[in-house]
Amino acid sequence: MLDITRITLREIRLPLKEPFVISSGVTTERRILLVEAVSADGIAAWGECVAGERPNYAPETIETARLAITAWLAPKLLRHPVENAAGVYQVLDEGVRGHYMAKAALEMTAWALEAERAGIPLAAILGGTREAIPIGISLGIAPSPEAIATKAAAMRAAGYRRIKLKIKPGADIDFVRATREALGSDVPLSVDANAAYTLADAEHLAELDAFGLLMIEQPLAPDDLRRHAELQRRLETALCLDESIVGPAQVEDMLALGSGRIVNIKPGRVGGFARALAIHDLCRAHEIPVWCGGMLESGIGRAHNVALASLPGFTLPGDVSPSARYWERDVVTPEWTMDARGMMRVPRERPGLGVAVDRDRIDDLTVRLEEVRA
Ligand code: OSB
Ligand code: MG
Repeated sequence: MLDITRITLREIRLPLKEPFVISSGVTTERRILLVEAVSADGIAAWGECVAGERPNYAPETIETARLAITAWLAPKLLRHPVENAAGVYQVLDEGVRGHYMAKAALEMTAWALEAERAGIPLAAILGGTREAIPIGISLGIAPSPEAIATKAAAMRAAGYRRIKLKIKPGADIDFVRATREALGSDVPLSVDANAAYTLADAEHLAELDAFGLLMIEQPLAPDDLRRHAELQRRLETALCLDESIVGPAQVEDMLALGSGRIVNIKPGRVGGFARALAIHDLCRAHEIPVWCGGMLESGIGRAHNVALASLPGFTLPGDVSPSARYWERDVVTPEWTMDARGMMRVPRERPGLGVAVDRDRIDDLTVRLEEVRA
């Protein structure tokens, strides 16, 4: 029985080492909502909400998530003891539409709590099998093709197994060409448009077919599954869906329509681990490769992503870069690191997240704290 008696929300502010630019906006500092849940037997576990400060990636923001959690979701979870973490999503979903990121924050914390209480690593409880996971990097839009090509080459030299460029109209073909020339033809390279194009850009996007990309991620709007299918028919390069996928149902639609050939799973976007696992299993059954995306998480959300990415269907490198790519100092110890071959070890020597949460550092960074009790 998973009997949660207290849920604490903390907002921390973590300045990024360098601004992160995507087609719909710039992030210089992450406002991160952390969740701490305590069970009746006094065990604590941590989770993180991936919602951003503005609704430029998804409709949710840190403020809508805080409202959803404090007003509806946390009280509901505290009222309904569940058998195990696998049952949490169903409780949260009853009577609350959407708010997947808010639901995921609680649901993933519940899995961490279950792992802590069982004394086993989060990766193990999720069914993870890998000892180490391959790491990619997502590079924000740079001022020029030369600038991004130089950066990409440096990141490849640092060991990253896959380079992803953010693109938008006006910063696409030339940026990809320069990067491909700098990297050579063998390096796995992909692009992510964060929904910046429309079907009217199909011919333009087809120019990307010349660069041997691993995938084009989310070129069109999140709800445009039919249009993604139309675009996929006009491209050689595989489309990958990110924003479009908020649960297993959209993967079924993608398969039925032919909207893409690869899926980016962010557990924090799809309502948590239970749905992430369902998506993983569905994709595996249909031989659709999946990889774990990122949302510029702190070391806590990163721990959750690392655990998920250790599952067997995660065959492509994830956007699960080491702590030092984002922060001067992370909120966990040890920090997340990558070796020279672009691999990150999945920690198994301690239960739960596999890293220690630095409470003192979190206290220092906290700008807002709220508690919901049974
Ligand atoms: O689309 O994958 C995305 C960051 C914020 C919002 C959306 C996305 C991203 C990234 C960053 O690509 C990946 C990372 O966490 O390193
Ligand atoms: Mg993306």
